[in-house]
Amino acid sequence: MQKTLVVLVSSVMLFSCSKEPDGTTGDKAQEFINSYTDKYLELYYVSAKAEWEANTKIYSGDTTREAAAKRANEAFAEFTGSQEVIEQATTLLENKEELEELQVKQLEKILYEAANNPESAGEITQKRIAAEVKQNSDLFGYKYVVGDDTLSTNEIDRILEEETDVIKRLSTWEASKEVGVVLKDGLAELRDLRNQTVQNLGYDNFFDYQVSDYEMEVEEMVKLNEKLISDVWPLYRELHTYMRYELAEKYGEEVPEMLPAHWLPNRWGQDWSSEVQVEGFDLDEALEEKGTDWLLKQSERFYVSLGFEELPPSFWELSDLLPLPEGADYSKNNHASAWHMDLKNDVRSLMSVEPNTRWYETTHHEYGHIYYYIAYTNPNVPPLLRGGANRAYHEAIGSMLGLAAMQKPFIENLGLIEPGTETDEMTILLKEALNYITFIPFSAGVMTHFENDLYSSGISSDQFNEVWWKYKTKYQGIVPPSERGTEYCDAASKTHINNDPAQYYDYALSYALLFQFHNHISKQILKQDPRNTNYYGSKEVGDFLYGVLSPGATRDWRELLQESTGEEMGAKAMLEYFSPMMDYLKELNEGREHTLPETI
Ligand code: X8Z
Ligand code: ZN
Repeated sequence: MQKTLVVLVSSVMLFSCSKEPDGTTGDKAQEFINSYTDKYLELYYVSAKAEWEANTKIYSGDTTREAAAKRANEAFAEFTGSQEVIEQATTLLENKEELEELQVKQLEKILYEAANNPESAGEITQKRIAAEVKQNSDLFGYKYVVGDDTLSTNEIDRILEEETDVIKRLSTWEASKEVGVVLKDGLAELRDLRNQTVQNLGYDNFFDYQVSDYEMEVEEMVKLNEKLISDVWPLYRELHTYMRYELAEKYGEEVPEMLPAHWLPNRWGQDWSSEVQVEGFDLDEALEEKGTDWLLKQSERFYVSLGFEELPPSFWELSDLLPLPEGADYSKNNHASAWHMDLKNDVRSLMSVEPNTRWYETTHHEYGHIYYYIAYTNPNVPPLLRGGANRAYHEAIGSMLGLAAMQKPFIENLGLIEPGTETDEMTILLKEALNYITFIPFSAGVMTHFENDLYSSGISSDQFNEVWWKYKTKYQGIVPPSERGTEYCDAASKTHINNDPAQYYDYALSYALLFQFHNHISKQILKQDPRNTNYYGSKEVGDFLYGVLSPGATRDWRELLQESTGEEMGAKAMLEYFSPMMDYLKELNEGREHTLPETI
């Protein structure tokens, strides 16, 4: 009896509610989401186009493009952070149980966006936008001078990879850090403004805000990163010893306790792989012969071979893929990126591609972002959820294809090395370890701790360099060539510190993830040895990837990982991949003294 009554009452309520002009909570929510989305897409595109201009053409002394980017970002911020938007989304979320899961996710996304620009912090947001735009053009408009020469970052990177004269290396490395002096005060200001904006909606600080995108607490994220470091540490320690001795011999110097930063083939010591050459497997030489156009098209061919569409003609028309032309009177953002301009079909990449291994890997990485954009631009994914399952997934896909595109069977199949060429498997694996293992202490250790300290502990700008080198020494065993004074801000020479703030752990996690996906693909789909695969032409691999990419952010990232690989996120697959390395390195390092502690 009672039961019937309850049903009756609720059906009456349902009926009477549905007669109201505004509809049910679900309908109201949908109406709000739809109108928000329309405006969001419009402003997003305007802002992306203005940012594109401000990043592809930086004229010194002409701030027109900066001003336009600032205006567009302000309009976007004003809308996404408006009090009305915040109130409506908050009210609708109070009745979560009456909403569909995707509606909840979209409303949460709306609030997440708002927290970065709340109306209540209007003036601060405006200042932050202005400071961000300025920092970006100061960084990418910067002229790197060594002696009488102005060098591009491509040229600096080449010198650090190839030069054996330590004096020249030193002047080049030092020149690459001068930009930090220019950016130091701007970084301190940005840190404060970024913190103040998100604190208005209840986040502890900007680092906390960025981490919350994973639905994690800062402590949990730091722990996860620490675990990655401790998992790879025994291998890293061997690689560190190996490099100290090998580089000392190469430069004719004494073996140092810690690695001097200017000895390493990368501005931040994050990738040491170019230090090892594999006989019979010279990718740089083969790529130079093929040229840039081939490289750009070949990376696309790989994705197409898996069943993905060709990149749209607009990609080729509107992207900016090549280094600045000789004598250009402007500069451009020299760090590779991929852009989903309108959250629909306008996808572009900004690169400065040269025909070498570094850019070959990077091109695969950027196309991974582009194919992710294309895959989740489908009717099942509302525009507001067109993002990665989490940010690390976004970084993992293209890096995984970069790894696959450098394995011997793949390269042989492409004709980049003579079929049947004998190569030493251990040397190949060592070269890969100097890339992937070496990266973890930098990304999960130095970058993550520095940025956490930057945003959460209020270090002063005069402490930036001290803190940076404290972590460089602790996690990477890398020291500056000489004492660096408080005027420097070497951290700010890293793009991400300025304009992808508080999210570098994305890359650390992405390396763990990419080996998990790669392990699954190799063993379960291709039935090939993970260290010797050839994905080329496998539609099954393409279908698997499409299954991971196409839901975008509509799925919980942990569930998606469980479903696709049967695992939780972690370094197990990466460690398995490099497992033969430990004995090999121990042999190479016999009689050599370690200087890093056994555990971290
Ligand atoms: O920044 C990138 C990409 C663009 S999302 C080129 N990467 C990190 C870096 O260069 O520091 C890729 C791996 C690490
Ligand atoms: Zn990326």
